[in-house]
Amino acid sequence: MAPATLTLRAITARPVILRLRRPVVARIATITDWPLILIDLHTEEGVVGRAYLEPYTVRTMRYLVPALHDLGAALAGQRLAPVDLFGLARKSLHFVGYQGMSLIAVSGLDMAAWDALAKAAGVPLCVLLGGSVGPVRAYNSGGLWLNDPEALGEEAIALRDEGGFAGLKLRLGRARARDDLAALDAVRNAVGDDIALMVDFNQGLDLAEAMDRCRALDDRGLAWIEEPLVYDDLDGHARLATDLRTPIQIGENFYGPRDLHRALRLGACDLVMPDFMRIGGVTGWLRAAAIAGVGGVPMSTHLYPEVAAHVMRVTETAHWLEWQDWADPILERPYEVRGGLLEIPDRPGLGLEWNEAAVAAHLADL
Ligand code: SMN
Ligand code: MG
Repeated sequence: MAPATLTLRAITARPVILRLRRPVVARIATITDWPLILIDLHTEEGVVGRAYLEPYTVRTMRYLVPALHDLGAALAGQRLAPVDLFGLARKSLHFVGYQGMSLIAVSGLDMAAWDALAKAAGVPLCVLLGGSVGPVRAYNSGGLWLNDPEALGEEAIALRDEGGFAGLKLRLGRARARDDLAALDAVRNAVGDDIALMVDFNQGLDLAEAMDRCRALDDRGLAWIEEPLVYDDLDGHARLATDLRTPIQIGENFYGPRDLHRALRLGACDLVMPDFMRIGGVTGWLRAAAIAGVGGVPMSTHLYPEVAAHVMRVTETAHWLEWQDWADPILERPYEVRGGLLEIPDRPGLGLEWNEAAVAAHLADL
């Protein structure tokens, strides 16, 4: 029999660094070493909740790992009710600010807490949330960085074939606009018209440049244009959303559901794609999904495909799941994509178990 209630005992957070098969080359950064913080939330009853954070930069793990240990110590003895823990953790950091690292740490705690609860109930998280196990439409986002346009056609085919994907994302923002167009042509010619193409400027343009460069893309049948401007320029994004026919997509930098609400109120985007470490984990996602649902705004995910799969099954306006296999090397049983659909494993919780040998090999010395 599963225990009726769980009590939080402690959190352990371990930093690992994985070498990316296709390094991130984006307008704002190049990343070859991908940092992951593996979170184990221990309960008095023996159930362990697991989740990870992907904080982009190795050095931030120096602050986030102790923050997670600290949250575990502060909440030890509390009943494992993820919404209650979310509130308590947020409150405990209120005076240092609600956003940034503070919310990232709480988001990690939250995802692990939901995993533990679903594990104790013996059901996949999507079932605990009132949904069902089933397929989730995904696009492959693990490549097509700012590399030589000539090489991108072949890479696009490889990415498509990694899971029969019907959608791919390219990063744009090369120094010369015509090189971006050449990259897009190379990919389109390689994969044909039936594949949805998303493009992401990674916040690299100013408004005048964005107007020009997005207009030049506006007749390309793109699924969306993502973050052309710095993420907090909601007015600028609103100008673009009004001007362009192609949907404007933002959201990976929303810190909490209220940021999503504000963006929609200002008309800053047509589509939203929150990231789990910024929106507030599963709890923050559910609150944000309710707002997007009320507004009828299609909602996609950012990173964390394993968590994303579960919440998309209960997201009213679920659109596209962003797939990367970046955590796969340290997972005991990685998720799989077939026919462009991510398959949720029929395992309790999120179904994340660490491959301890791989973890030991990649543990970071901060
Ligand atoms: C992104 C993700 C991970 C690293 C760099 C950039 C990106 C996305 O903005 O949307 O996937
Ligand atoms: Mg992006």
